[in-house]
Amino acid sequence: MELLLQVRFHTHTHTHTHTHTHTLTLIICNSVHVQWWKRPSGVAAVCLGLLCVLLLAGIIGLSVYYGVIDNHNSTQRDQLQTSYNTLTKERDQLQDSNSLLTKERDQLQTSYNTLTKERDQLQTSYNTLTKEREQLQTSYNTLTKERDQLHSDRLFLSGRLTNLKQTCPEGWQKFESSWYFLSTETKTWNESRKDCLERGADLVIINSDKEQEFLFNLNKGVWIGLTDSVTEGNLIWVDGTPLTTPRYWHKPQPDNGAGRLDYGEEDCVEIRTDQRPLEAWNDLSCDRKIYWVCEKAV
Ligand SMILES: [Ca+2]
Ligand SMILES: [Ca+2]
Ligand SMILES: [Ca+2]
Repeated sequence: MELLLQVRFHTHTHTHTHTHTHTLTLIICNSVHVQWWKRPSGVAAVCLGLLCVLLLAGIIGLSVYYGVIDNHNSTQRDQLQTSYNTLTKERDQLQDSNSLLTKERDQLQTSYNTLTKERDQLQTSYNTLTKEREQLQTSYNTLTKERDQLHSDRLFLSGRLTNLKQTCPEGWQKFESSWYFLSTETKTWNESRKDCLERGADLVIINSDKEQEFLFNLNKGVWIGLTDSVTEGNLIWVDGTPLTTPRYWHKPQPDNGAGRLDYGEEDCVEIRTDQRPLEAWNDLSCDRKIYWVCEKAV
């Protein structure tokens, strides 16, 4: 008797199907027509059958084991595949980002270089302008000095020209280097001096014989700028200088009134016309009203 035994195992996973076919062919020879367990060959057959069953069980166990392992491996592979895909996508994204950043970096580098160049140009321009400003400042200072000098020169020359061109104002006459004003009315010495000051002059100061003769020849009794009203006997010109020489007193002047009450204290000086030209001064009461002469230097 021959027994053919075929065993097929099928293992399925959710993605793939693997088929494992294990064929076990057992050929058991036996004679049906005898009592098999009484023969040695029968015992052997039984043993063989048991071995086959054990073998079959082992095969089944291994198949189940490998199926589970395979299933597990497949799951891990799928997870790995998914992770791989994800990583690939991320890598691509990172590459894109890297490319973009590289471009931006290059653009920034270009911008930086451009700005650096412009900054250098501006620095150069600034230096140039600073130099020009300093030169202009120097020129300005020089021109200012020259302008001031020219202004002074102009004032000086203008004054000189005025002196050269100017004729004597009305009522004034020129003698030597001065102008003289002879009053047409009479005043006290102080009022006379005030009048001269208002004319930009002062009572006359006599410096020479010529000037004394010139005044004498005006032929009027006039006040001159000499007085001892501050300290008796200490005669002082109106510019503050004390009387030294020349002096043109008519003897015995100055007598300060010679003690006569009708003359009073005599502290101001006049030129009399009834004397000699170089001996014509007399001290007189300052309150007397006579003519006067103002003098202004040209
Ligand atoms: Ca004089
Ligand atoms: Ca006197
Ligand atoms: Ca006198």
